[in-house]
Amino acid sequence: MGTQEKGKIRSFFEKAGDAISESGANLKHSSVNMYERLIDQRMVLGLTGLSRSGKSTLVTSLINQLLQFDKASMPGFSPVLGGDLLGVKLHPLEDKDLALFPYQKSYQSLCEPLSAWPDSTVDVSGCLLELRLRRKVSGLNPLKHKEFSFFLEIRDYPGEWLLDLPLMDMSFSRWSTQCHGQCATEPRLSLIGSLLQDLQAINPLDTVDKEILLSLNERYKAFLHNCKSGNTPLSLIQPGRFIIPGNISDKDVLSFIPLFGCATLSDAQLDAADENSYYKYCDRLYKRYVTEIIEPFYKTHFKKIDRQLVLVDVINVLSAGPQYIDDVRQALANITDSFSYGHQSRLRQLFTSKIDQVVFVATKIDQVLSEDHEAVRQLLELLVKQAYRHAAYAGVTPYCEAVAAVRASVETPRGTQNAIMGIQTDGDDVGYVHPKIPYRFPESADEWLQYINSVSYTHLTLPTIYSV
Ligand SMILES: Nc1nc2c(ncn2[C@@H]2O[C@H](COP(=O)(O)OP(=O)(O)OP(=O)(O)O)[C@@H](O)[C@H]2O)c(=O)[nH]1
Ligand SMILES: [Mg+2]
Repeated sequence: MGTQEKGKIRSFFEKAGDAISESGANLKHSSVNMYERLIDQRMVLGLTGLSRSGKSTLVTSLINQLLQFDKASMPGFSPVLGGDLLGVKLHPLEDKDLALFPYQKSYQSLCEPLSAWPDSTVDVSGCLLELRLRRKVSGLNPLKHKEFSFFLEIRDYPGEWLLDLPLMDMSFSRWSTQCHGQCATEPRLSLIGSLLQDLQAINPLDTVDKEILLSLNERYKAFLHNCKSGNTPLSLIQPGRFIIPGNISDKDVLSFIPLFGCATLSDAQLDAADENSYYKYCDRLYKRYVTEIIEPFYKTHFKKIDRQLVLVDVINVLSAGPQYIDDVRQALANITDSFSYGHQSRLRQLFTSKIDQVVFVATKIDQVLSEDHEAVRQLLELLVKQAYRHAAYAGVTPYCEAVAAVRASVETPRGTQNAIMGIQTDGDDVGYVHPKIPYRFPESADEWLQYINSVSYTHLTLPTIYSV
């Protein structure tokens, strides 16, 4: 895990080590009535990433590396280097309704002879990693404890659900208008077909016909599924629960549609609409969707985050083309806007927390040659520029990294060049020489085409664990 280019890409563990030492240092400044929490420190790590960005694999790898910290290669992780990490245990989270992250299952399937990647996540799960640490304390310290536990709380969830967070700050009519804009342009235009005209034909002020609404709702869900499947899946898919509902008791809340006609009506006209109109009916469902589904999800899983990792599959974006890069850029900016950033004293953080560190991570870096890792990292910087500025403005200094959760490849010389080699899920060898990764995204459509055409490789699909 954590392929690095010397001096340029700091490893994930190096920073995690900083966090732990910092946390230990902060113990000294806290008050006695927080005794329990002072002895045992807890940090909530937010793993945020669009669908298929590599969240579940990274969690599996992180747990695996920590559980066998004595054998794993974790250069730069100071508690291991200094011999202060005494043991690691995996616990379920206290919330009994939350499933335990399927670590064993994911790890086993990665290690089997015909190994497989973790299944695409369909519901939320979590775990608590307990790191037993030795702390150096002065003899005069009244809270003297030679050992303490550092708890790392991690949750995993379907990437699609993340895209719902911006809806918390968006009215139904604005969301409908935004959807209309997206569907009327490529690449969605080619996917939506006649549904575009059928949605445009609905007058939001007309009395709702529930049969028509249901049929349009089914077609809209099918369209979202199409956006997700295909060779180049789109990232901005809303509402996320339309394709991965999770455990929702009342599925009625998923039966609205975007009303494209909202764009042509004023707020006053929409406010004056009949209670039985399409607009008022869908608006009510949309508001329920926000308050009953998105807000509880946000409050439970995101509000308490202390440190945020935002995972981005930059290599996939690069191979997808200009329309897709805008889609990802927009999706990432929407998501990061939903988080609050800001430094807080640890004491205040015992009651409430805000994200005080953000790391943007380009995942699956084992798919490119090590000499190109820095280029991928720089592409990530370009991709998350807007989100980066937002965090920096709030006083948080984000940084960008490039990592592989699982190293599924090796580099071998091939003629005068180096090639990436791996094994496919069917057991066949696969190898490729990829074009030089540019330090910026191609500007014109022609330049993209030239780049994409020069990429002649099969994606690696079989992980082989080298570093555990
Ligand atoms: N080569 C390589 N491929 C990876 C790595 N991590 C993930 N992948 C690939 O990316 C796919 C998605 O990874 P996941 O970890 O399931 O991604 P996710 O973000 O949890 O996806 P959702 O649960 O669908 O939101 C995997 O099936 C692998 O094909 C990695 O470290 N190296
Ligand atoms: Mg997943």
